[in-house]
Amino acid sequence: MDLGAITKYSALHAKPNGLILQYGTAGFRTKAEHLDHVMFRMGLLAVLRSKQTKSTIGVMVTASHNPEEDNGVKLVDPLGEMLAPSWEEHATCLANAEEQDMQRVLIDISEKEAVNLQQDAFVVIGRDTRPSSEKLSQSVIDGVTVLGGQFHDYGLLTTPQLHYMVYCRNTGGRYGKATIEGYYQKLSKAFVELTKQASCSGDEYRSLKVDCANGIGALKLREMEHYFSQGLSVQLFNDGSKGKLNHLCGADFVKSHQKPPQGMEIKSNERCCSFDGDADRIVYYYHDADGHFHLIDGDKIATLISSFLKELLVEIGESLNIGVVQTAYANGSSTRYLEEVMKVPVYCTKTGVKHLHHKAQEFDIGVYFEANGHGTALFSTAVEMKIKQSAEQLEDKKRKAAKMLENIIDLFNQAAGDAISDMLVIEAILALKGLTVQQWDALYTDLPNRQLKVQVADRRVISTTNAERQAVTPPGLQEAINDLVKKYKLSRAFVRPSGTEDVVRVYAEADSQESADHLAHEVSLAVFQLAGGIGERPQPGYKAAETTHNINNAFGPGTADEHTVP
Ligand code: 16G
Ligand code: MG
Repeated sequence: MDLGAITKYSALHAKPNGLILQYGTAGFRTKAEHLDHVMFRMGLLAVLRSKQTKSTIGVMVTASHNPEEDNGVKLVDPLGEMLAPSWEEHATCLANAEEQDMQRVLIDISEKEAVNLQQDAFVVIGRDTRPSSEKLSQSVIDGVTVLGGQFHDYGLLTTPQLHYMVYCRNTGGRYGKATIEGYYQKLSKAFVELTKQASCSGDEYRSLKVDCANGIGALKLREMEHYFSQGLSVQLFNDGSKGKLNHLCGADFVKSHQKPPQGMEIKSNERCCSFDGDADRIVYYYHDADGHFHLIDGDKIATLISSFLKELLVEIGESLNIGVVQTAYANGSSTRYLEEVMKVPVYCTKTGVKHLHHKAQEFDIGVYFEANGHGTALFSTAVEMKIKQSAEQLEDKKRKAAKMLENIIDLFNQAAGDAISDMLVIEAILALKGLTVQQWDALYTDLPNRQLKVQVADRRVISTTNAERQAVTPPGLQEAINDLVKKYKLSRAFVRPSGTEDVVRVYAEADSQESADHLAHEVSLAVFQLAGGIGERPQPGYKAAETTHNINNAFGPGTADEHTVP
């Protein structure tokens, strides 16, 4: 390690005095102007991680669905997964080290993790379309270079495309070619093969309106559309040509406001979907004949996918172990439908993709989705081999089903939830099953629910257990929630400190919207009283409704700015 050079270059990416940030659920995120030093240092850290794992590591510059002025960064581990938790801690330490402590922190990490500094390092970098992203990704490259790492800058990519590249590079090309062309070809080939099998390929199944959140998804979908156009025609909205990134559009907006994005004309019963700003989330929706808006969220996507996979397995005659992974936010109706009607086992984990992904790896086939639209399906290596064999050896209908499954496996991005890949999976399934968007929606009826947020002095006073479904502290809070829940039918409620914003989140569902609203409000009051609420007491009514704008990852109360110590 050339400590002299590191110190010299680090001074060019100086850390604002006293700024404290945390590597949160999805990396660092805050105002772009505060991130230059973090980018440089994540370049350094990626080199150490690459040396330690003897693998290619990814660095993605994006702040997903946050406002355009924000930015962020996350590291991608060798098999395309999120960074290991112990390294998240190193990331936080390194990002927060004062200039004079940088060398010591780097040496500490290397020693603790037994990094062989002589080992070669390779880092791949991707970025979204934010105005700040290009310069920030250059700072990542500076960090990589100063530690002697090699790199490949992919430039503009969706987050899941970068995960895909990392996965391909570390599996000797078995998963696919680590180029954008390789990604387009792999997915499109699988999609076209699948849709060829669809008997009903009327117009209804051929066209889809896509809201791209004015983000990177628009660029990449436009590049890709001609590869799959024989199976599907997409009409792009909010493609970044005029609107602002994530502003009044995108998956987060549509999900949290329960209304269509701006800039999209919807005729009744047209199938529409929204990506988020870095295209790793997707939700579907439509207007019915009466003009009512219907959201089809991650829970219903998981249901469609797992039912289809189960049907194929039955057809082939394979009894593989399939599981669906959700979080506490999954609508109770979806869990009931999966368990009672589909007879698929359902598991619940903490919020955040890494927790779901990890759990899904335990099954032959693990389907995971958060209600907000993050998700994918994972297939064990043994299953992939078995299905390939079946596709060659079986006869007639069984062979056809095995072929379909083989293509579906190729169509999923198994490195990360991917709006483009999920969209193609959903479109293929709808076409193959001849399902309209309304029929899909009618699989079950969501229980009315409400999400609220409460400001408290320090959200760390709330700790949870049982996959965030129960509060352990502060004392008395869970008992209060239990008593409130008992007052309503089909009801459920939980609270958790947000991992991305300085608030406590409240979720409630019940048999009617009115009951869900009341319950959510009463639980908010309990949080306010028992967990040190600040500011105005939660008011009843819809106004307090949650808008999930993730502001930053500053730890504890306040924003990143308020954390600045003189
Ligand atoms: C991040 C997570 C997302 C989670 C959300 C929860 C990733 C890639 N993203 O956006 O999965 O649903 O945080 O936010 O893991 P919250 O803790 O503020 O509710
Ligand atoms: Mg995202």
